[in-house]
Amino acid sequence: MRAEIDLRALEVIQGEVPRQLDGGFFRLIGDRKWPAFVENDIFMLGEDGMASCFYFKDGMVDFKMKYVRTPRFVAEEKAGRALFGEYRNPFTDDPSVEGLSRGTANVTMLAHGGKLFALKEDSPAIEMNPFTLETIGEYDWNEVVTSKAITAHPKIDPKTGELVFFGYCAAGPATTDIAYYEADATGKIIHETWFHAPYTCMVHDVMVTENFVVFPVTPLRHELEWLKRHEPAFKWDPTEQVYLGVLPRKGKGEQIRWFKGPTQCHGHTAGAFDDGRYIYADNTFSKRSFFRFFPNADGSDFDPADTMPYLKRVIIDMESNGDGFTEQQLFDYPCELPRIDPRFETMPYSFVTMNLLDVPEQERIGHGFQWVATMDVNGKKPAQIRYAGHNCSIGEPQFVPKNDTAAEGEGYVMTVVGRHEEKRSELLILDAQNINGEPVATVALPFRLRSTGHGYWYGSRQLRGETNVIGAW
Ligand code: V55
Ligand code: FE
Repeated sequence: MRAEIDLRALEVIQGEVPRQLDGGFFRLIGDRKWPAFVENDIFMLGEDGMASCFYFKDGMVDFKMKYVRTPRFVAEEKAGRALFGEYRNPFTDDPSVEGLSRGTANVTMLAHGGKLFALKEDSPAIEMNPFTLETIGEYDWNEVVTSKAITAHPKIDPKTGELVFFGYCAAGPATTDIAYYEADATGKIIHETWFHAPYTCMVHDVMVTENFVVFPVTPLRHELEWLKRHEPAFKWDPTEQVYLGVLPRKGKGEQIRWFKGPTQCHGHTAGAFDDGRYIYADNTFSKRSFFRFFPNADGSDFDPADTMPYLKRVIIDMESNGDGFTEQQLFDYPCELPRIDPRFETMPYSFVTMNLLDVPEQERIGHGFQWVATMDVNGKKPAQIRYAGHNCSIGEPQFVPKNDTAAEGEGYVMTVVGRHEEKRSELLILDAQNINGEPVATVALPFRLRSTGHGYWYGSRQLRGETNVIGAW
């Protein structure tokens, strides 16, 4: 699309936008600025991050969209062409950019401590102006964070306002180093420790409870040798097992305990909590990587059905002397991008909203999903499923509480629908308790946004640094 946009007062074509919603729905969209010079460029994963936000105030919705000025973007702008090669492979780059951060800032936007960040798991955080989407620059938490990469899925502990985050390949491309950090509610780093993963792989998300952090090491492996040989940066290795690394919150790296289990690929974490003894962590897992463009390490073919993710609960007994874990499937249908009520991060919870899949990745319409669902992980309420519509795609749903005192799951589900035939998109604001009913409001864009992964709501008070707990405002 490559268009930077600034629109006031989007058309509300149905219903009414709740007036108390005061904040922004932030999405990062992969949108390559310069044509790739490599053949196997990967849709979305490698593309330049385009920050977008639906800003809500007094029942009106404004929209802004602006490229993140990463060091990479700035260098390519100056050259007037692409300088970076294949996904996660510095050996395929133009020599002029050697040593420069390769990050595209295209995964998630995070608000914490009054700052907004654009994140990509292979590079430092990029600080953004929360109200204009202008890029401020790379951020290292006042020179404390030296990890070369910061996860795109940090967690905010709603009880303390602390930010829990990590970086994998923390010492450089394809290293086994993982750096773990916690920042207090003001954004000051209060804890740091480093450890090694059993093997190098994509560690895309993390499970965080009140007392523990669980790092999923699953064999979407990443090896320096492959990079040097210009092979795919990531390959699925079914001969490796799964390791879940459990660290006490604010623990030391040497305290990590690795729990082993059968081979499968981690996708995203829904909720996680512990009772002092048992850790319960709900995640999507597929039999092999969700990403079909990452080949099997031994070159073998695979069944596309094995890429379909399912929501499963992992249970780890911290009092056992063993090194295994148990798991149970929570939902019958393949699903991804599970999101919970953010006020229940790290705590026992019930409400999940997510996308469902009916066909494997890359066969989907415009790379989007066709369904959004809500479910109760405790099985107390029936699941609900909403269909995007014929030739439509639907993005990651975000739950927004109705107000500060709303019960868990009482509020709205926001999601962007792409109407591919009409070439336009709509932001749906659904009643989280009745997602299949008439939307609370439908807000129209006069063009179609590209499909993307994640979208996060941050209230204005959160953007101003007055709180870290996501509320309606
Ligand atoms: C993901 C997305 C990425 C990436 C690695 O879901 C993993 C996952 C949009 O970029 O680089
Ligand atoms: Fe993700």
